[in-house]
Amino acid sequence: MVSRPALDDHAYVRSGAEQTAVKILVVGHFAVGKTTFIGTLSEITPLSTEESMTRVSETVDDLKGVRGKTTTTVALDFGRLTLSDRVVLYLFGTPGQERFVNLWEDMARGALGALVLVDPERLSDSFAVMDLVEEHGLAYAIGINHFDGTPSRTEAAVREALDLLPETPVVVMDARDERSSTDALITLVRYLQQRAALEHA
Ligand SMILES: Nc1nc2c(ncn2[C@@H]2O[C@H](COP(=O)(O)OP(=O)(O)O)[C@@H](O)[C@H]2O)c(=O)[nH]1
Ligand SMILES: [Mg+2]
Repeated sequence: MVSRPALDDHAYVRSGAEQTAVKILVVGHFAVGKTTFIGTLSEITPLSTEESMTRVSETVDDLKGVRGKTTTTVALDFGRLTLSDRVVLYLFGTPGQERFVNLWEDMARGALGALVLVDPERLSDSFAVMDLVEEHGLAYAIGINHFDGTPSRTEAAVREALDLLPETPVVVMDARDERSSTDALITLVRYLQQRAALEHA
């Protein structure tokens, strides 16, 4: 996590009239890096419902091929990132597993868009999340979260596997790296702004 001065509880609800608060979902399948990403970026201590994985969730969540994962998110992560003087992002990490489908209704409400994290080595695990994002009409960008030691799949291969539109932004990133994670969010926000500008044109 980035070390920044601790803020009091008001930080979670602070909102200045001169700032626009934007709700962004950070979504993706189990163990793709959502909690890591929000922990890397959040300027407030991220709220997380991460808990030690129980035997029950071991049978529900597929741990095959997951490196060193000993906790699982039972619901949400929440963080805040001030992108500029004018724009503050509220980040909601939302799991993609089937059993969280009901949560999506609430999460998607008021969200400007989503960053979909994908692991290039487990692309088929992202299909369910892609369906949810599209069902809820969320505009999105793809963040290819790069794990060490995995051969990189080309952006073109990811686009094809996930059946992306040509205009959908794809960014290669590392959820543990602040610069790289910020860049992924900036790409998403620029894309959302462009779409909004086109809609209002
Ligand atoms: N090497 C590498 N490991 C990562 C990266 N992002 C996350 N991890 C690790 O992958 C595991 C799952 O990440 P986590 O953020 O808990 O996934 P979540 O289930 O989507 O919230 C953790 O052990 C992380 O430390 C990354 O970009 N590179
Ligand atoms: Mg998590």
